[in-house]
Amino acid sequence: MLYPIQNDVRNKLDLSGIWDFKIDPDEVGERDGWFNGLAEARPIAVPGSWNEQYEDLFNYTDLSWYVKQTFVPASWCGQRVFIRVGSACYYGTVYVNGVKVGEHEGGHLPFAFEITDTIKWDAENVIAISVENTLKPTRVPAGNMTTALGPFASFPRTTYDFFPFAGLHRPVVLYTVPQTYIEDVTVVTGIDGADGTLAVTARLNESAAAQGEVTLSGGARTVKARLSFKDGVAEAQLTVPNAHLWSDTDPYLYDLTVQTDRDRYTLKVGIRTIAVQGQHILLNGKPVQLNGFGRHEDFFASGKGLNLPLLVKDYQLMRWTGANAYRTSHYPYSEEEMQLADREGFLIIDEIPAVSLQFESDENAAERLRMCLQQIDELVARDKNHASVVMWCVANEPMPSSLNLANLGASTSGDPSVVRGKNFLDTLLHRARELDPTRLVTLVTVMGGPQNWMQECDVICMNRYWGWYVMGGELDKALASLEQELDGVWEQWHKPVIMTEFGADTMAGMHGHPNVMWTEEYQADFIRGHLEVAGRKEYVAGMQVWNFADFAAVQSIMRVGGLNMKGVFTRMRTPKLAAHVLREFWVQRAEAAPVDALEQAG
Ligand code: GCB
Repeated sequence: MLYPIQNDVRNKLDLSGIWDFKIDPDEVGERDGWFNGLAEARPIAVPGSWNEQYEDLFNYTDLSWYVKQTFVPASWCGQRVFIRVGSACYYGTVYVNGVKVGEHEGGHLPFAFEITDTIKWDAENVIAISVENTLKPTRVPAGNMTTALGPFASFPRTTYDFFPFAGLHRPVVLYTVPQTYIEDVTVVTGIDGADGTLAVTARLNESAAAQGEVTLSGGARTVKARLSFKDGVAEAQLTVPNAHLWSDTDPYLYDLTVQTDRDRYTLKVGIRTIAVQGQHILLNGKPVQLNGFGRHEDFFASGKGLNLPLLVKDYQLMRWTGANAYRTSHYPYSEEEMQLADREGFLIIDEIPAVSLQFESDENAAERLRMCLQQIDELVARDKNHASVVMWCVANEPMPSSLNLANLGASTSGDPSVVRGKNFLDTLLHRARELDPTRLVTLVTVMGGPQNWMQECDVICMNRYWGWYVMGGELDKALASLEQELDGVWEQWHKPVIMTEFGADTMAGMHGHPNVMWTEEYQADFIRGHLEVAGRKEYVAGMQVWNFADFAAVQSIMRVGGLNMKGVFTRMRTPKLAAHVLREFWVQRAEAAPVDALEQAG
C-alpha cells in the first residue's frame, strides 16, 4: 500500500487538526445520523488518543464519533479521490456526506476508500469517522478475558501491559490519483560485487497494457529501465554500478520513480541485504548487532497519537545512547516513523499487534488467526519497501494456558493450547515468509514458554526478566541463570539470539546503596550485567532494553501511577542512570575498540 504523496500529478490534503467529537456509549449515533454532524460536540485533536485529552474520557474505550467539514479543491475534479486513515484504534467506520464508504478492523494500520462519487465540489463535505476500542477476548490484542488473576487483575482489563489508547492515532488525508494509476510498487534490493541490484514490480489499478519507466537517482547517477505493463503488471531489473549501500552507519537513500504516461510515484530506496549465517545476522554480508530498545508510541496528552517533535527527539535520544535498532513493540508504528528510520539508519523488527496471544479454545484461536493474518498482510503491504525494516515479528509473548512463571521448568505436555499455539504461530511465520522471502521472520518468546514455538524463526528473540520478575534483588544469581539459559537456547537452535526485552522498573530519582530494586542504581547494574553476559556470547546478535521510556500501562498493584517504569528515560525523556550505562557500552566502548571486532569475526 503506497503512502500518499504530493507531486505534479498527485494531490494530498491532510485533515489533521481539531475535529468535533462525541462519545456514543448507547450506540445511537448511526440511527440518529451523527455522520451529518454532532450536536454538543467537543473539540478533539487528530491525530491523538482521546483518553489523555479529557480526564473524563481516560478509561473510555467504547464507540465515539469524529466529524470534520472540508472543501475539496475544485482543481481535483476529474481525478479519483480517496480518504485514507493512518490508524483508527480499534475499529473505524468512515462516512462522507452521510454515505458509509467503508470500515476497517484492527488498529495501527492504514486503510483507504475511494470517495470520488460521494464528494461535493461546490460545498463543504462532511467527513465522519466512528471509532471504538472495546476490549474483547477475540480481538488482537485481546481484552476482557476471564482469568483467575484476582487482586492482580488490571483496569482496564487488557491482556497486555500498555494502556488501551483509543482514537484516530494518525493523520486522516484525502488524496488523488489519475484514473489509471500506479497502485503498488515493490522493490527488492540486492548486492552483486560492488554493484547494487533492484528488482522493481509495479502494478496498475486495472489490468491494462501500458508503457512506463522506472528511474533511480542519487548523487550524480541516474539509472533507468523501461516498464511494459501487461495485465496491469510490469517488472524491471536495475543495476547500479558501484552502489552506495544503505546501512545503520551510513543510511544512504536513492529516489526511485515509477512513471506511466498518466501517473508518477516516487519513493526512497536503500540498497541493502539482510540474512542470517550461523550465529550472525548479516547486513550487506557483514555481521551486525541490533542494539536498542523495545518502545511504545506513548506520550503525555497525545497518547498514541502521531507526535512529530517527539519522534525526532526520540531518535536523537536513541542515537545518543548508541542504539541502532528497535522493535515496534507491540504493534506497527506510524509510517512517518518508518520513513525516519530509513533516513536515520535504524534496524527495525516490525511487529503486528499480536501481543500476549492465547490459544484457550479452537473457536477463539480461529477468530484471532483471521485477524493476525490480516495484520501481517497489511503490515507487509505497508512496510515492504523500507530499508530499515529487516525482520517481521508475528507475535510478542504468545502463551500457553499452562504457563507458570513461579515454576518455569514445569512441563506443558498435555496442554492442548501448546499444540494449538504451535500450529497458529507456524501459520503466521509461514505467511510472513511467503509474502516477503527477502527479510527475516521471528516471534518473541515469553519466559517459560514452549521451546518448539521458536522452531520456524530465523532469529531467536527472547524476553527475559531474570533479576526482576524472577530472582528480583538477586542480580548475581539472576545473571548466572540468564547465562545458562542463553547457552541452552544456542545449543538447541544454533541461530542468532536477540534479547528483545530485559529490564527493571525504576522510579526516577530513587537511589540506593546497596542497589535495591526500583532504584536507579539497580536498573543501571541490571543492564550492565546483562550487557556483560551478552558481550561474552558470540551468538547474541542484539540487546534491546525494555523499555526506551516509561509509558502508560493499565492500573494495577504492579504499576505505580499506572506507569510501567522500565524506561531508561522517563516519560518526559529525562535520562536515568541506566541511559549512561548504555552510552558507555554502545558509544564509548565501541569508539575505543581498536578494530571492528564484528567485522573481524565475519
Ligand atoms: C513483557 C511484555 C511487555 C511488558 C513487560 C513488563 O514481557 O512483553 O509488554 O511491558 O514484560 O514490563 O512486564
